Amino acid sequence: MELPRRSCGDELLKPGELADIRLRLRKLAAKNDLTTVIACAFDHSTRMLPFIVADTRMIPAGVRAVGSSMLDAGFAKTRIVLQQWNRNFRPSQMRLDGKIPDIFMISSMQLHDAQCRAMIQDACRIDPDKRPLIIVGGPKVIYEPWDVFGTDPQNPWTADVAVTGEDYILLNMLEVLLETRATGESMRDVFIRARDAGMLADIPGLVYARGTQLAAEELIDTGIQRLVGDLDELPDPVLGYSIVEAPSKKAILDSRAIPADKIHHHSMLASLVLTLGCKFKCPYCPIPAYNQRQFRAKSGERIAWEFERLYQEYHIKFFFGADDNFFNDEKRTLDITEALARKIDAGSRPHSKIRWATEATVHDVVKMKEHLPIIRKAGLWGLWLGVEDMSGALVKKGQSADQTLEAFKMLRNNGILPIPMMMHHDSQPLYSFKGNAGLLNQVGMLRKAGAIYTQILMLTPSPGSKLFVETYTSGLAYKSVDGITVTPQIVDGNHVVASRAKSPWKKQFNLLAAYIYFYNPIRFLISLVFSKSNIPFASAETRPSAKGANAKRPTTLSRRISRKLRAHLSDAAIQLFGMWGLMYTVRRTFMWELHLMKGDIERHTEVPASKIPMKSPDGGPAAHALPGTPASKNTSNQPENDVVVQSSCD
Ligand code: B12
Ligand code: SF4
Repeated sequence: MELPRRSCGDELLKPGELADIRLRLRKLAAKNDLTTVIACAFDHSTRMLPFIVADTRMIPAGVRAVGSSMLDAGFAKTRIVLQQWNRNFRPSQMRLDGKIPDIFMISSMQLHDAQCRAMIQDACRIDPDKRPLIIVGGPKVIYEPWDVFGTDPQNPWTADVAVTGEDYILLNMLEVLLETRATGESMRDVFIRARDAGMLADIPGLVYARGTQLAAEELIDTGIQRLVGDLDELPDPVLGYSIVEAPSKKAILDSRAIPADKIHHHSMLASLVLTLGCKFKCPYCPIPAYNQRQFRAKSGERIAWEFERLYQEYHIKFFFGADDNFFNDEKRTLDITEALARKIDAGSRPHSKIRWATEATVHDVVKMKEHLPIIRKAGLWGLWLGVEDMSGALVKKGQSADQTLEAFKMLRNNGILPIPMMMHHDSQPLYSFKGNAGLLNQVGMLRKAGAIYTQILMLTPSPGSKLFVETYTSGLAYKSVDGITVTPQIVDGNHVVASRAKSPWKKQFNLLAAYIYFYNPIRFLISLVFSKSNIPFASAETRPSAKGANAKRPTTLSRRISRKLRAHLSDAAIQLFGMWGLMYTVRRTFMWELHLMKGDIERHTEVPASKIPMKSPDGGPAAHALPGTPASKNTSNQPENDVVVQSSCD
């Protein structure tokens, strides 16, 4: 079941509204000396192909966005802590500026849920009168906010509020709280007072509990958020990087954040929001509904400015666009890439040096073929493509074998590396003797067509997608295997956790076999001679053109040779990297393979809905509730969601 959509025409914040909130909050911040900590939940047992390295060497954009917003609003005493780098961090021991923070925030994906809960539980060990206000946000609570509220009075722990959308909702809430805060009052006390007086009910995008302080008895869901329409209104992303805690083994926080000139040692890649939204409607994907079918983008000039700022402040050269489908709309793609290309033509050093990658669909690549030269000029170096299953047996979105191979050829001819994202599923065989339906057939074709890296995941239930509820109610999703409960950290696409296959261990084996087929010593040796990474512009000079300030130095022969070698050997280096990542993958998934092989499978019959009753502030159905959620008195949580999804705007 997808997230409901707001009524037609009311999906976006009014132009200028976010800028106004930021201004108003700055005035309040000046009178409130708050300290705040934002933690990113991360479970290290989830580290494996194809995300290994990107998962820890790229400071996530979510916590950075929250940090940037807090700094921009005037809350300078803010720190970002990543469990990726600070495994031993204990919220109960954190001090910032010598005191327990006023607000403790957590950002979590679904698969890091256990770490998220553990941090909330640990924060709840702080004396109740000193305990910070606990706020949770990010992709986990966007779809399943109830999981951060405790229900057992014997084991009291709970977040105070879940933000089920973008970070400006937090600013909205802080404004309400600070306007009513008495001198010296704790943020948690003011939150409880405001909540109980109904002052938060008009802020869409919050879920909070009612009940005793020890356990949630009922959840109030203020509804589906409005989205920030003009992404140029977002705060400067440079701010978030200035408050990141350095990697450490300590439970406590350091007295200062990572200095600016050291950031790129820890985070060699920067993810950046460029555009949001996708016009396709793949039934296993929550993205179009989350975006309420809106397509949003930053302007080209703004993106050029952000790249430049991040390069100059932190020496970051490699970027990953947090796009759902960068080529979704031709006009906006050209606005962005032409603006970047103009900077390069003008000899701007940062823009000439940077390289970036992002995601798009095969269909849109083919549509954009005549523009690929300018897109490459803008610095686009790699494109992750949703190839899924080229036979179209899973989903049809213009990614037939012919289209995919055509898109690969066009991209490579224009100097852009295509990276296929494949989705294995029950009806796909490992190998087919006729046609190209088999997983290995497709992996082989894509490699031949020039893929130097790949992503192969198993189709897995994704909260907020059209198929989500049915996957559980139909018994496709596993509850336990061989007595081992399926917990969120293995609902990652790397483990088979939903399948009708008679021998699901074979599906698990197929994933490994496909990776081994792609990354192996023989291919490594071949790639040393016949490199797939040596494409046009791969060894091109990145120093600015003659107009650039630092362009005087001529390109020496040794520099030319080193660039050519790098372009040629990248393929072999990625093969080595893939084999190394494969060791992690085998180690993490092998036991699961054995459990699938020998044990009984218990299947879900119900979707994992909230056990806590939910309702809207006026007593109506809760927008985020799944079927089966207990309704509060006089409330039915069942029908309305589907009605709203079919809005007349669709
Ligand atoms: C980049 C990315 C990655 C990178 C992350 C690298 C990194 N360290 O940043 C990599 C490639 C490693 C990755 C891997 C995976 N990813 Co990923 N990824 C994305 C992607 C495309 C962009 C994330 C991003 O930067 N967004 C931009 C930021 C600004 O948005 P945001 O994080 O949502 O934060 C906003 C709000 O949520 C909110 N917010 C966030 N935190 C908080 C906290 C508080 C207190 C508050 C108030 C607000 C708040 O404010 C922010 C600004 O508005 C998203 C899709 C998307 N477009 O968001 C998927 C996404 C996050 N990934 C997803 C998944 C499932 C995965 C994988 C499991 C693989 C898979 N099966 O698809 C793996 C997990 C790997 C691991 N071990 O962690 C899902 C998560 C679903 C869920 N319910 O948790 C997403 C949402 C895609 C989807 N299916 O919808 N991913
Ligand atoms: S094309 Fe990608 S982002 Fe768009 S709906 Fe399909 S899976 Fe989701």
